[in-house]
Amino acid sequence: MSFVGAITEKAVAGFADSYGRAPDVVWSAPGRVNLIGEHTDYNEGLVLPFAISQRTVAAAARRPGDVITVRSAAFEGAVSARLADIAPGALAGWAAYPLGVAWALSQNPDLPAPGQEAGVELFIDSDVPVGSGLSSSAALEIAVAGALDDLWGLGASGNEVIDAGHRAENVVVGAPTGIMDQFAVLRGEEGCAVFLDCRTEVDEIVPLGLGPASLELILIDTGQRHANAAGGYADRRAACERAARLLGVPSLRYITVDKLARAGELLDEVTFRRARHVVTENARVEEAVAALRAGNPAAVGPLMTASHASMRDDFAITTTALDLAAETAVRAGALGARMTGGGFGGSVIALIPEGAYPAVGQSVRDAFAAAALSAPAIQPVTPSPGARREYPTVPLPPRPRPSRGAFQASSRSSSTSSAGRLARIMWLVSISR
Ligand code: GAF
Repeated sequence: MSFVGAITEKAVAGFADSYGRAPDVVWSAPGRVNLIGEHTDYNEGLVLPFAISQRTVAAAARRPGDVITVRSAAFEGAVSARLADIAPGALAGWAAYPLGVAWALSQNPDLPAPGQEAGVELFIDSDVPVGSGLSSSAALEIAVAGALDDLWGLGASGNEVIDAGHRAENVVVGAPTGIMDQFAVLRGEEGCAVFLDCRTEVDEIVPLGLGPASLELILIDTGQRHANAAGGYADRRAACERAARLLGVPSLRYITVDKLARAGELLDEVTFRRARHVVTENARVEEAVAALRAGNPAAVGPLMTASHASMRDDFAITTTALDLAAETAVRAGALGARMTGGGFGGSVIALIPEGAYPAVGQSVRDAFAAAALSAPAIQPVTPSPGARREYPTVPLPPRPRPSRGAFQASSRSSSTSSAGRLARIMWLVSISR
């Protein structure tokens, strides 16, 4: 076997060292950067992320029985669990992500049940940094979901793979995140962003057109780690849900900028600020997409800078280092810069003129040194392809779907038969308990 990419080669070698044979399937999935649209996804809002070149690789093979074993190049030892024993709250640590994906796929009534012969051995390797706000978790989930889908012959649609990653993270890991990252990681395309409406879950691939406009993107990793399972993320989500409840709408997506003045009369100061970030951020995403469609990526710069200010002043999820990185990049010539990801640490994305990378990078490094902050990691970043099967090139044939499902493979939410709908509702009820 030979593979494109050093990290894929490493994962296959790691699998062979761990299990003494070659994998049956190899899947990879990238990290992501969110260009604009932060903390809008769980408010049924708009987001505009893109996949990056760093990837997580899952090499996997069937084994007899129903035990799933996961190993990773980043952690010592193996974690094993019978599929039937995986449940919300039963797992902790990194293995909760891949095993959570196995659980989520096996619980979906629209897919064939993995059965008694669900045993799998998995090996993970990755060059997506953890805690940098680049969604290493979604990369891991989607790479594993692709591998399990093949090995179990599920024939899952893209949206069912996305769903499995999202449920693993929310229900098994316990991080109350939205759906943006899994979409970005699966659907990303070279040179493009994924414009996703999180209310309809319909996405559109939008070319960024950076080359013709002589622009590029750089990523500034502050080195301050962030975690979506930590309290700050859940606190912001709760504030948004409180705001929607008090305003009498299903989600903040139903509030538009012209309704903000009235919202201000009904909400306390802090809750209003949280809501204002989400409402204005949705508007900024719309403007950014319009600019990209018009072939004017430079116009996205000021929207990025405004987004950062909103995250700093209204949503209160930036840090001194993130603010310094974004402000310095703009002062040094960036067209715009903003924190990307869940916040409270992680990275800044900056849109710069082609060739300005050395000067902007040096200014940010100097500013960090002057503020006695540890040196940031700065690198160019390119919108890259989403998840893919690395091996074999021809997919294994899927098994038939359960007849009760009659599920439309292309949609996360549409089930055409009433039996399929009922099974899905019962499943949703059972996981929400
Ligand atoms: C994290 C979450 F996983 C996403 O769902 C999203 O909410 C993001 O933070 C903030 O926009 O990446």
